[in-house]
Amino acid sequence: MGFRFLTKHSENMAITANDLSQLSINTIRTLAMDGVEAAGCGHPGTPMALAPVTYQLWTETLNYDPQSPHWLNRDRYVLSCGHASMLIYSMLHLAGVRKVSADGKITDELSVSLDALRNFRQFDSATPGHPEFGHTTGVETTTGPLGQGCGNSVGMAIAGKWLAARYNRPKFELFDYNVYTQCSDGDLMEGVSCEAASLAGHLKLDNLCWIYDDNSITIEGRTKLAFSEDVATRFEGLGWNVVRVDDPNDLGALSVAYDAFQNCSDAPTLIIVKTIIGYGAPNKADTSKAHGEALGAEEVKLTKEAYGWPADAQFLVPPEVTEHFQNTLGQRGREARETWEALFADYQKAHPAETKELLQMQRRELPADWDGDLVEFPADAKGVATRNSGGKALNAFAKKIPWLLGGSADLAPSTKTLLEFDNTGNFSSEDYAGRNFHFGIREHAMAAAVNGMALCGLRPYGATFFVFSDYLRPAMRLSAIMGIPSVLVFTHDSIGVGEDGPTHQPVEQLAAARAIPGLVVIRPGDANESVYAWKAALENSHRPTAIVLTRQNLPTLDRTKFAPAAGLLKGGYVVSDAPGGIPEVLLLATGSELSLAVAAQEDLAKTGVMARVVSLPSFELFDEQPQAYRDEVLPPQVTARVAVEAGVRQGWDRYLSGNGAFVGMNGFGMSAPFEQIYEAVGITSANVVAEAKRLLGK
Ligand SMILES: Cc1ncc(C[n+]2csc(CCOP(=O)(O)OP(=O)(O)O)c2C)c(N)n1
Ligand SMILES: [Mg+2]
Repeated sequence: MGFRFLTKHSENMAITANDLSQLSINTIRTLAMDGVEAAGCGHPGTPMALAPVTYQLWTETLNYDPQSPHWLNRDRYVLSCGHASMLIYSMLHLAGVRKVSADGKITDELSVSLDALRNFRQFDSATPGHPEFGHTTGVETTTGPLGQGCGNSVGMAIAGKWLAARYNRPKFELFDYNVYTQCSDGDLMEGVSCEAASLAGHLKLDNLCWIYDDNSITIEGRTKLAFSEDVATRFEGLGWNVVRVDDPNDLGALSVAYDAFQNCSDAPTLIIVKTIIGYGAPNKADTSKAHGEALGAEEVKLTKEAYGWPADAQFLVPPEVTEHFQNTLGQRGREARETWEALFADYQKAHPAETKELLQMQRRELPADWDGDLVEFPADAKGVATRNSGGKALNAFAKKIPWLLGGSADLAPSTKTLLEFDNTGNFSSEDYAGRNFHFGIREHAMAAAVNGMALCGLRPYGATFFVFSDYLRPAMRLSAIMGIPSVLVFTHDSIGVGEDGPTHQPVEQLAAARAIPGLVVIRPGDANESVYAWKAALENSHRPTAIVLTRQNLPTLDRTKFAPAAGLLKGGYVVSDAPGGIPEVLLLATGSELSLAVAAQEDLAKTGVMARVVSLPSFELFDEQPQAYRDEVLPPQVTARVAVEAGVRQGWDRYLSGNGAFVGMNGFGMSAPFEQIYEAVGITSANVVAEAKRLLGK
């Protein structure tokens, strides 16, 4: 019994390998059609066309054990064109990938069950509209915003090279995984993928393979409407190995292409596969119908007939197909993983210290004593810029955390993010063990790559000027959606930038960063707070952090007089209470404006006004504190409140009790020495004093 009707053979004839391939490919195709049809939305055409390309990759090439989806040396598969999500869901189902529970245990359940496929895009299913990391086991990164998966894959390939360089030993080739990314026209039109490809080519990441679905169509129609470049020539120029496959249904040609990738040892590979969207759909192929819409019942029937598929069957998975996946991908992956585990067991004996690091890293833990003796800065009225103190803190932590690593988008001398102790080195094609990264002037690719690195267990950071956070915002947003510990270091955080003027002076960026749910934004108020900012960031093992630092010097508060900087860990704390103990007015400040609030407090005291200074470096950390603590810091009965921050007001009102004042920015800055700009826009301690008195009617 079974699926005789699916083959052209007589009953007695065994199903041949070719038949099995075709059967599997058509299973992927029909699952995609049925999933989209059931949901009433989604993109069936791309999975239909890419079915053989993906089938060949998974069954013949991918080094992945469906029984152990988190195996450290697994090949990474990224579907950058996340709109084709039914493709990855069908693959995860057919491959029998196991679900891993939230606490990291491999369960007996499938990551994507047949029911989950039937519930494509439905509430709480394992098959959301676009693939989501952490939601569906086997989805290595969240994709959907075109280009991001490409950027992430570069970070994953970087991580592979770094892990190999640091942990492989003679006779112990622990890390040699490859990263495969399927991408579409849209992925390659986006700037971020080109930045990332440029970086990958420069770094000669020969463990990276992008498979481009060259179907000459996007949502509005033929690509010739907007895209006429020669992609192959572009990628050759970027230093890639470019391979072409003219017919996606030619499994032999695909196999040759994947071999060409594996045999290339000095460049990433782009495989350009010429395809026709909605392959096999007789009426709707090559039309926009196969794009963002279901095909419609009639067309689905006709297409199934064209595939030699029972026209009325839905979500049909012939048992031969799952068996076939087990016998190919499954068996190869299991053997490779078991061989690797035996190797790792020996490695453990030969290299216990390295093993410990690897295990800690993968559990997203930090080495014991990572926060032992923290850097301390003595009181200093002239002070130090938080970019400088932040850089010192970073270096101190990085000495203790070998997998804390990163770099800047060509601004390290300004962002102060260089690791300067022994044996840090520059990460380059000559030295993949380096910990200082030169991402080039590619903020977006930097943040996307940082996400990919974090997804492989590293603790990466990327740095640039705060105003250019806008250039990398989509990747920052995805780090928050995924709940991964990417750290972004943003310096030159306000009009304090001075002479570079309004183009370089962030105004709305604090509000914009705080608007991203799950992103912890920290703007420390002096040198010692910047140490705790890094500590908080490193403690955020399952969410991203943006550390926002000044270019200009800030006074280092005398912590024998003021409350300890460790208060930063609670997001907000009383730095200096009203002299008499009971405040009439609260002065709230972050970053460089903390010292203005402190000065205002002194001036107010001289006229008998009792003010409390609250440092509020992180709204997110503060909002997480118990109500009792927040009420202790911001007593509800004290409604006279003045907030001071060199940014826009948006976001502050929840701390101002409806009766507060805000001293900050109303427009863009200007080019001048920063002290003059502060005066000109009125962000001064005198204005804080004036506002406090106005609120108190004094
Ligand atoms: C950054 C971004 N912009 C726009 C979209 C909306 N969108 C989804 S698919 C798509 C284009 C589809 O064309 P292509 O990338 O060639 O994929 P294909 O339809 O050929 O699979 C667009 C514009 C998106 N997902 N991400
Ligand atoms: Mg396309």
